[in-house]
Amino acid sequence: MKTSDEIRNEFLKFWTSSPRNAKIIPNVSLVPNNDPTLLFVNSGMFPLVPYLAGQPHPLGKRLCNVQRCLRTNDIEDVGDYNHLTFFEMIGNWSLGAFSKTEQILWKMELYVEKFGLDPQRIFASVWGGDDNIPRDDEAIDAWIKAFKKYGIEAKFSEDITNVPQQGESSQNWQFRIFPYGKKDNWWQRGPEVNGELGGPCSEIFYDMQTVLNDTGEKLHINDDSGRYLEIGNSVFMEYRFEDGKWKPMEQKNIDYGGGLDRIVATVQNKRSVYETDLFIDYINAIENISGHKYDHNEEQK
Ligand code: ALA
Repeated sequence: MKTSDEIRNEFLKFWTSSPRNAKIIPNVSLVPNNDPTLLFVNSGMFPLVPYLAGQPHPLGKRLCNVQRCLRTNDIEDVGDYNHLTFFEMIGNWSLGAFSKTEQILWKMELYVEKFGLDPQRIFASVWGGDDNIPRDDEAIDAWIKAFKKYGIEAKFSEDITNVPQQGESSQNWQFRIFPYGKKDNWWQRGPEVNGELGGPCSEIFYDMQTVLNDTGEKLHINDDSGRYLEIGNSVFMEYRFEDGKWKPMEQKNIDYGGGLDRIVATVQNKRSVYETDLFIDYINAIENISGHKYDHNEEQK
């Protein structure tokens, strides 16, 4: 079983090797330097804002790193199996250097061939379009190609509930690519003020095979059932907010981030991020000191 250290290193090796040739940028302080718009660094792209906006980066146009992040926008979810306030984000960036098709194909290669995930359990979301910005057909085509490489004839479905439901398996499932709107498939770092950067995104999900919260509703990959876990997000950061509107930028960037804890959980085949080697030694030590079992009382979670 791969350890979290091996997964971190595998990620950096993949991005720094040919044909990607990315350079590693350093981890920055969790408390932002000279930026009054954020209290804490909430994503790996944080120190890259000027470069995503067009300023040349001293290390070039292809970058990657592992950045510590603190995020409170989903704080109500903390305490479940996979939401943390503090986590490490693996990230890669293209400052106008390569296409979203390349990004999606490389992402699939990384998850399947380096992390060892089962392509039959992978699903994807794409930007479904709004009045201002059209549906992301390039991302749909790229995902179809990415699945095909692993022998899967994936199809796009407008109906987001066309996913395996309770008791159904994702093996040989056809519909794997689904459209979502602003809430799920648009990403921006902070509030809509002049100069803010953002763009449509495409997330990758893994079928965890069991439902944790049965609401009785039909399942879809972005719901709260716990069956499908989001394990990475490629943002196509191509827009800047100016005068009340998102306007296309000349430089077409890519900003990918994936929660290391969640990726480790999928690779180590654990239902909860707390059962991975990122946490389990601490939990075992607390069990020994306190004399209580970690999962002795589900109700108190
Ligand atoms: N910056 C993007 C995110 O945090 C990748 O999801």
